Amino acid sequence: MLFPRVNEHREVIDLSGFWDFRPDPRDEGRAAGWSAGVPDGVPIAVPASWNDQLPDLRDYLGPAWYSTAFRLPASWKGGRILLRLDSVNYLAEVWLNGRPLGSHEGGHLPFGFEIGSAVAPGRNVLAVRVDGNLAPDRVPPGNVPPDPMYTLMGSGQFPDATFDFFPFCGIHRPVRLALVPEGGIEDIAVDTAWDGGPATVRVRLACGAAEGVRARFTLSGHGAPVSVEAAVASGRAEAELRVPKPALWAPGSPNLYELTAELLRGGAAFDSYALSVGIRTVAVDGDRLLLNGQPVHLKGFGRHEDFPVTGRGLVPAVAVRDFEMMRWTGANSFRTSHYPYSEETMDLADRLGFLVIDETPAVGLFFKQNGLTRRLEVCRGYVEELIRRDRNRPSVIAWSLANEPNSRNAEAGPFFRVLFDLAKSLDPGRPVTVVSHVGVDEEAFSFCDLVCLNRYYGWYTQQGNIGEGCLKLSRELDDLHAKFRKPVLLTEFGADAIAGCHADPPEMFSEEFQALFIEKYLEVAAAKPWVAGEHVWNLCDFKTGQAVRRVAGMNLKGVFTRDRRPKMAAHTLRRLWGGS
Ligand code: BDP
Repeated sequence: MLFPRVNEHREVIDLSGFWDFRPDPRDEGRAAGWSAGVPDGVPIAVPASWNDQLPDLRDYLGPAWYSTAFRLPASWKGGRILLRLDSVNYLAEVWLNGRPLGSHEGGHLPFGFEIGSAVAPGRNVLAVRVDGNLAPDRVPPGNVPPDPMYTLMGSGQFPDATFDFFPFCGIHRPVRLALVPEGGIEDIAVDTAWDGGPATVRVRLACGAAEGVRARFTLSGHGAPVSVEAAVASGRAEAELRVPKPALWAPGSPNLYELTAELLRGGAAFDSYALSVGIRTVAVDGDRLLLNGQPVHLKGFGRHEDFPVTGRGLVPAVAVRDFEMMRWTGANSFRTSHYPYSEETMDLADRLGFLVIDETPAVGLFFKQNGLTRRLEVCRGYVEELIRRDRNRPSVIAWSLANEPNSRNAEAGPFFRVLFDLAKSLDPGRPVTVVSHVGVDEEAFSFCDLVCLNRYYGWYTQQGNIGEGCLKLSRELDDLHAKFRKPVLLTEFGADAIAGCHADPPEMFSEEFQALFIEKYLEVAAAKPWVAGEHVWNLCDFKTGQAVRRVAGMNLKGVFTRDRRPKMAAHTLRRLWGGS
């Protein structure tokens, strides 16, 4: 379902605000009819996680119920009424006026329903049951039986996740109603091509109108508008626009065009939808990563959607601030570790010129049989939903199928081969990767386009000894290059630093140690021309479950604190990366 936008033919109502909320620890809501509206609910903000809004529920992962009431304007007639939920973590079941609309598994990706037949003329009640419990056959998994081979992070953290961030739950992004024309535009896919001369923009549109309709595509910006028309046949139309002198998209010059698709009946437009298009190429050539035909070097961060009180909920002001901080350090890139980020964040990346490795929610995967077939099915769904959502974005230069799968297992290679082939069939143009901590034995590196490595020598091993850590890193990078001959990206490295803790000479957990660690890792990488980029872990401190190595339930590897204040390492990066 397209992102809801308002224009001459489309209307949107945002249901963000205070909803009614009630936890359901005895799982009685279904039988008690809460699908028709939550009785005796407490107010809760949507979008946001529930865990930090209602401190009694900090470690409660569900199930829980949300409901809200709305009335539609009298003018909302004669079209299709859609409901879109941009992210509910983890399992969502949705009802309108007590009638089931459907369900969705997995946070961070949008889903929706056509609700025209369920909507009433007066008051309507929308109810959502959310279950964020961790289970071995969910992705990301949790509550995995304590076999050291099973879990990446080891057992014992609370809540018992296989990943190192707090498993926030709730309705994390906006919920919107949209009125769209009958027979209107349902999907748009844009591919751009450029080889030094004029560029082409190829558009494929899907709509609900079968025949007797024409599609018009207009590309505007950076010169005179270009427009073409095509007939719609069996609900599809295709066209190619030629741009004689394209203004290419790149960091530092994120030139965007506006592409407007219109559907015409008898010459008059009855629907339209506009999106931003950037003309750029991305390719892997041997061990080089090329953007617009030139080698490109990624400087940036792994991140999280994480902020006090709101948890993993969308806070537009924080998104702006995070880009501002990245720009200030001189970064040009980030990875959506460890799940797809909000579409609002991705819009900013397109607009501000950031190169994004776009990651599915598959973190902490393991390959023992309990639930493996199901985990693969869930991951297939994620790949499809993510590519459908983000494929038109110039900022997205690679798909990451997973972060740190526990892939020392014969099942791992075939598992990722399925996902890799799926990604390539949906989007042949973009590089595909798996972000690994396994190193040269990572099966997926043999077929992936980019070798992405997470490393913490000098921190979790060679503890406190940055020199030894860097030697190990250097040797391993060489081995990876010798074996795979592909671009290598250092997608994670860093050290925890308690803001305000200082030590000279540097010691673990001091700001000096973190700054030195990062500087030395960057030196190692800089000496190897086939290292195509470095992402520091992490942009900001972020909340985790409780574990002995997570001081105050936090991962402190941020170069900014959780409330977005710079540590010494942020200044170091700014000096090294030439931030402004
Ligand atoms: C890596 C994980 C990341 C963790 C990080 C760390 O990919 O999610 O937060 O280590 O331990 O293994 O800080």
